[in-house]
Amino acid sequence: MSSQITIALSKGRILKETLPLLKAAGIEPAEDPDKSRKLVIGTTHPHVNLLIVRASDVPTYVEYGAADMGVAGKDVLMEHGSSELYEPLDLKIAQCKLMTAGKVGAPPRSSGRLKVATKFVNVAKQYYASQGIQADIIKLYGSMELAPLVGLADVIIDVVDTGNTLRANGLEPQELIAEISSRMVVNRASMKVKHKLIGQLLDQLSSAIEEKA
Ligand code: PRT
Ligand code: MG
Repeated sequence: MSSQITIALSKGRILKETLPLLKAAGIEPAEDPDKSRKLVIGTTHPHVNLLIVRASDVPTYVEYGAADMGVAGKDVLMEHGSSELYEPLDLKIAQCKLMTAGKVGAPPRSSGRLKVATKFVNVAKQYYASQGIQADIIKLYGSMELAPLVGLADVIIDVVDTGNTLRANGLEPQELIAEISSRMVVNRASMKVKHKLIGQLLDQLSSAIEEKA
């Protein structure tokens, strides 16, 4: 079915900010993805369907070709770490920073291994290795801000937008690891086989992004 393409999206902030861009490319969901229980949603575009998946699962769907394209945060892509994905377009949405954070006023660590709590385990390993810092990485699935408060970790690695969540928990941002925005990723085989439709879509999306800027 080289005439059909599927785009994997996640609910929440990425969906909210991606829909206006898709609309500019002539793609509107047949029903509201935030309200619908359906995970496959048709669109006003005769050749495009949407898949609604977990944010962290988007790269997996696209890598295996279960979706031709997908929208994922750079943080998620860094953690997934696949070179199998094309990343042709920065959508410049859902912008934030991937940072380390620790207790306000906590002294810099002078000895021993640094304890780091995060859901970005691979990113954390690479980051501290590149800094030559010995770190024990502790995997958490959420509420990372709690870890330094209860002594589970010295620092956390998480995405920060306003910093309000950190502040509300007595934490402060420390080191910037990466500037984050959402990217359109494309399956390699799809890019070849469906390059006309996908190329057209990428062109329309990049015009919509430029108009917004
Ligand atoms: O569903 P699942 O848990 O797998 O995924 P998810 O929770 O990562 O999804 P979602 O929808 O929360 O985030 C999707 C993407 O949005 C992320 O991968 C980032 O690329 C991007 N993004 C942008 C953010 C934020 N801004 C953000 N602020 N993702 C998360 N947050 C969190 C932040 O960690 C903090 O806990 O929102 C909280 C509030 O942030 P402050 O700094 O404004 O207080
Ligand atoms: Mg979430």
